[in-house]
Amino acid sequence: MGEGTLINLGQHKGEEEQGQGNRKGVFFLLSVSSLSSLSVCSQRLKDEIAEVTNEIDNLGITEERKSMQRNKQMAMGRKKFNMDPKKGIRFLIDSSLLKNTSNDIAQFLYKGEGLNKTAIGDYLGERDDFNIEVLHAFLELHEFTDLNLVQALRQFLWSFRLPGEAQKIDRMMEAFALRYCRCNPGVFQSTDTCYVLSFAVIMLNTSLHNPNVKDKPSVQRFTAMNRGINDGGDLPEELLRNLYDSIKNEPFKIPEDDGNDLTHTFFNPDREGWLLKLGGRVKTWKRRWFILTDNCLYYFEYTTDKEPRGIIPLENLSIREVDDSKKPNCFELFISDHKDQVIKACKTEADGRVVEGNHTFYRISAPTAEEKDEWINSIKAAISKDPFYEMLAARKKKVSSLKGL
Ligand code: 4IP
Repeated sequence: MGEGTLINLGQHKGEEEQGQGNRKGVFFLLSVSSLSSLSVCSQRLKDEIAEVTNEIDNLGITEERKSMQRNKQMAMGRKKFNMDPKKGIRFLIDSSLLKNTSNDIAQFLYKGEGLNKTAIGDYLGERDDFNIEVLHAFLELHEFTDLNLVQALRQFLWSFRLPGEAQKIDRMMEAFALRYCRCNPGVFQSTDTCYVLSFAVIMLNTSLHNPNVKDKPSVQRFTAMNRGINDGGDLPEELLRNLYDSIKNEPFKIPEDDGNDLTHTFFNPDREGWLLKLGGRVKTWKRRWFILTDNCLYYFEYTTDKEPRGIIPLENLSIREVDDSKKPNCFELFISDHKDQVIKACKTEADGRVVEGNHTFYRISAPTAEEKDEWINSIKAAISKDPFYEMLAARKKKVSSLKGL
């Protein structure tokens, strides 16, 4: 202690009280080594504080990085979903961004952030048991209580894009009817009534608002058409009138697709191939790549083109074989009974503008007689195929057979 340093730490009260010493002041003599160990201690403390602070800072950065990474993966998952819904969902589950439960997936689809509504419709319409479970969970998220059928349909049809395939539409409308009836008990006798009327309303929307449909149904016709659909009984006329007026005043808003909509449409065409097409006003033959899908005929200059040169909706058109003095294997699309009426179609002008077509008929020449027959058959099938009518007929049959029981 020779080299000791005196440090007056003041009177140590406790010691006096406990009778452990009667000194006036207690001095602690700390050796240099004690002092240096104190300073080592304080340095260690400082280091530790610095380390912890550093760790906290790093934690912030890591968290930030992690959340950036998650956002990136989420965006990637959404993109994948838009291209292939099932793969997208798988990716999100594998990346722990989505739980593999119907409720979680339904929430994700219902929010729909950054999702293509066609892809949502495709996923929800799938036949797998799990997809059907998701579809029902998706409908549970829709609140239809106290909404009339048109209001509920507006909400439902806005949340995804109804797929073109009849079976998918059937499953989705069935799930809709089930949920609507659960939210509004007593409005309809059965889910089938709700299902049939939903279709009647969707078709009414097309009839009233599609410019191609010339014969617009009146409210009387609409109510007459829906006579007896409530398990054999009639629905209140006021209810039908309200639905009619609502649709007449405001058509359904159907979601447009963001982005690669057309590319998606062309994934699964009914038929595609090279054909020659005669011009509208100027009668020149052009070799075009034709794609038949979704009840439309699209034609392109090159097979790899993303945008078609022209689109011919087949609704209300007829098809027939014709002889042409210049080209073999010809057939024509035309409007029966209105031979001078211009067909509703669109085409691209040489300067890139999209305008209405000028054809009163589309004359087309196939490379061989077989191909001509195949095209005619496929187009005929596309024209007559109307999923709404097919399903409605099936459901009406079911309702009337139930009635007979
Ligand atoms: C054009 O002739 C092409 O045949 C167009 O076909 C056709 O448009 C035009 O019809 C016709 O005038 P030229 O190229 O010799 O000028 P495509 O668009 O396939 O190139 P359609 O409507 O058939 O696409 P009109 O109606 O614009 O004259």
